[in-house]
Amino acid sequence: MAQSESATIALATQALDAFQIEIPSWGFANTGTRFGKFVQAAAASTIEEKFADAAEVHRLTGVTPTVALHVLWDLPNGIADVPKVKELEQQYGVLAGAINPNLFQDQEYKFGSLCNPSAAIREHAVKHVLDSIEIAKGLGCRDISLWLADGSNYPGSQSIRNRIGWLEDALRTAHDSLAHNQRLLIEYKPFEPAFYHTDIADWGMSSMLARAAGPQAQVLVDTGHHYTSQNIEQIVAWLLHTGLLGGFHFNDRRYADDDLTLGSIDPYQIFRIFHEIHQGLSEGLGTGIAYMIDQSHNLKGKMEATVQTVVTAQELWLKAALIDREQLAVYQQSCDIVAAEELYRGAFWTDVRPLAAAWRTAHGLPADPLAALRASDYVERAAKVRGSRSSAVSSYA
Ligand code: PSV
Ligand code: MN
Repeated sequence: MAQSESATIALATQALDAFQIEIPSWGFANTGTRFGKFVQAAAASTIEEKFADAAEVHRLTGVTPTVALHVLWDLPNGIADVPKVKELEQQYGVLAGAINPNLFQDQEYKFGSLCNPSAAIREHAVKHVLDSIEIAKGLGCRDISLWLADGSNYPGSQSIRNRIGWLEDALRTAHDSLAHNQRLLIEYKPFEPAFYHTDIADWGMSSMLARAAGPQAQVLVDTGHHYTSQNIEQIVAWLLHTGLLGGFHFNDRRYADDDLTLGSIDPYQIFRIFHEIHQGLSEGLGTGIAYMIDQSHNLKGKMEATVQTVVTAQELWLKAALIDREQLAVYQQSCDIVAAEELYRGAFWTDVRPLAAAWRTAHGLPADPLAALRASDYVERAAKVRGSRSSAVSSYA
């Protein structure tokens, strides 16, 4: 970081002003693993409680104006629930964000949804996607983010190529019903729940499907959906290069899709991803990227974990913004490996917390949102009101 102090402050202000991140409604609900669920008294079990929590996170951080919704969990009556969500938006001052169709919980999806060998089941799944697009239109939401659990567990038990064709047809149909300002984000995941083949297993498959669906379809990168040691920033660079980077689901992982807090295991990886994005943005690429969190806070308090995640995302975004990219380009061109690496990781090791705190203070926000949450009685009050209900209800599989 060779810039003068005032240049650094200006850069930090610009970087933080430009960064907002979406929180998932399901991050406030009781969740667990397939071995069990540990219930938290303050967890949200209704959409109203999720909006209340999201609004509190936005009040503390100032950078989470939208909340991603999962159709089956948050709008169980489909389009009929849109007016209620609009009221909640008014009441709490946060807006609905990406709309997530749910194509993995119905019993009929045992052998797949959009890739099911049964034409009737595929049709039903397509209808749910179309309904979700209508919900998004009703709420003025730009993005429909699609994740399928489709796949198979045993070699030879399904025709992989038939399923590709069915998927292309379904995605084209969905794309055709988008409004001109909407996007279909296609998420990939290598395995789980399918353990032999997954119909959309990686970014290449998502890219090809997006291309086949139409120009408003793009790829959604969930950082937890990669094999260990995969170079995610290279994937991000490719998606920026091809104009296919639609958005992110951020979380961290150690083994599989662990849904751990962003940056808790490998903060350098998120920094490296953010560097590719800053570089892309400086060249006019990636301007519409949706930054979203997709985490499951099984042991941490939901509110604390969400605020901690948002603050960490801001810090890593800021660190990557501080890389002197002009100087880096010089070192890259002359193949001065050590100088390039030192410049790059020097930004990573910069303590940006004072810069982030100053930015918050300048925006009338608490300098330390996590400390402010802890100093408030928000979680205790929620636990008192919700305690008896939250143990009984869950909105997460
Ligand atoms: C699947 O693992 C996933 O990442 C998808 O985005 C789902 O919508 C989300 O998690 C919640 O289960
Ligand atoms: Mn995800």
